[in-house]
Amino acid sequence: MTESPKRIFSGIQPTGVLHIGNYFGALRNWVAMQDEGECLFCVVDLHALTSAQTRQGLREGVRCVTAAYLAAGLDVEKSIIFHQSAVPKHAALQWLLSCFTPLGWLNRMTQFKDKAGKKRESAMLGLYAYPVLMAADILLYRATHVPVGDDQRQHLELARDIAERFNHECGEAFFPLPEPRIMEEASRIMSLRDGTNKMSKSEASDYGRINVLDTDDTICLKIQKARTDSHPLPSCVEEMEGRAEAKNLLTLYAVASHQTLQQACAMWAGKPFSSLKPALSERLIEVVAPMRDAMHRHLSDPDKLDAILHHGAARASRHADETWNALHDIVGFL
Ligand code: AQP
Repeated sequence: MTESPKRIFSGIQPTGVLHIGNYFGALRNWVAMQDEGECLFCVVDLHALTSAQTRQGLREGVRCVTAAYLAAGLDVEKSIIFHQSAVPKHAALQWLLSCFTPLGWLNRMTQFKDKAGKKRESAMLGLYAYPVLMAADILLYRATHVPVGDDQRQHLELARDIAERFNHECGEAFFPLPEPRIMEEASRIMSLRDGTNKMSKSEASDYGRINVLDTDDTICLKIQKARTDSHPLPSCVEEMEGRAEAKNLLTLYAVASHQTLQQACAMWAGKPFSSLKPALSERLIEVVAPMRDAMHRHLSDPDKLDAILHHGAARASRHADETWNALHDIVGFL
C-alpha cells in the first residue's frame, strides 16, 4: 500500500529573539523535514498577542523570526513561509473548533496554569484559548505531521482530540489526526540558570538562554556562568538523576555535535565542568555564528522579508480556502 503524502505544519511565536532551545527542539528538525512532504512554516503572530506587544515590537519580531527561519536553512522553494495574521481563516477556524472543545479539556492545559500562575482570574481569554488556535493552525491545512518541542506535546494531543471530536460529530474523517514529531534528545533544552526550568524567550534573565543572535563572546560568557553542581560529570544517563544542570549541559554538547547523550556522557565521564564548558562554547559557536551572520544579512533587507511572507501567505491561503470551503458544506454555512 502506498503511504499518503505528508503535510507538515509548525510555527514559532515572534515573542523575542529565538534561542537554541527553539533551534534544536524545533527549527533544525523542520529544515531536515523539508524533503519529506509539503511543508508550511508559520510565524504565529496571533499567538504572540497572548503576551504584551508593541506595534513596532511585533513587526520587528515577525521579521526576526522569518530571518531565523531562512538563516537556519528553510527554503522558500520547498516550504511555504508566512505569518499567521495574513491568513484570517486561522481565527475563523478557531471559533468553529472552540464549539467542539469542552472546557474540561482546556482546564487540563499545563501551559495555561504555568503562564497564568496565581493570576488566573485576571488572565486573558486569549491565553486560555491559545491551544484551540494552535489546533486551528494545524487543522486548517489538514496537516499530518507537526514537529515541535516537548512543551507543545500536550497542546498537540488536544489538537488530535478536537479533530477526532469534530470528525465524530460530523460523521466523516475530515481532519487527519496530526502526528507529533518530537526529537527526543533536544526536545526540552533547559535554562542555563536553573536546569529544572525550560529555556525560554520570556525568562527574565538573558543568562538563562543562548540566543541565535548572541556574539561569540556572549556565548562564552553565558556558558562560563551557567549553573553546575559540585561533582565530576556523570558517566551514563542513569547517573544524571537529580543532576539537572549536568544533564542539560551534556545534552547541549550532544545535540550541538550531532551525538547521542550517551556518547557525550562517555566522552566527558568523570571530568570537571571546567573542561566541558570551553568545548561546549566552541560547539555552540559553530552552530550559532553562521546562523547569526545570515540573520543579520536577512534583517538588513526588511522589504525582501516582507515580500517572502506575503508570497507565502498567498500560497497558504489557497490551502486554507480549500479546507474552509469544504467545512462550509459540512457545517451547513450558506
Ligand atoms: N527549551 C526548549 N527546548 C526545546 N524546544 C523548545 N521550544 C521552545 N522552547 C524549547 C520549541 O520551540 C518551538 C517554538 O516555541 P514558541 O516560541 O512558539 O513557544 P514556546 O514553546 O512558549 O517557546 P518559548 O521560547 O518558551 O517562548 P515564550 O517564552 O515566548 O513562551 C516549539 O516547537 C517549542 O516546543
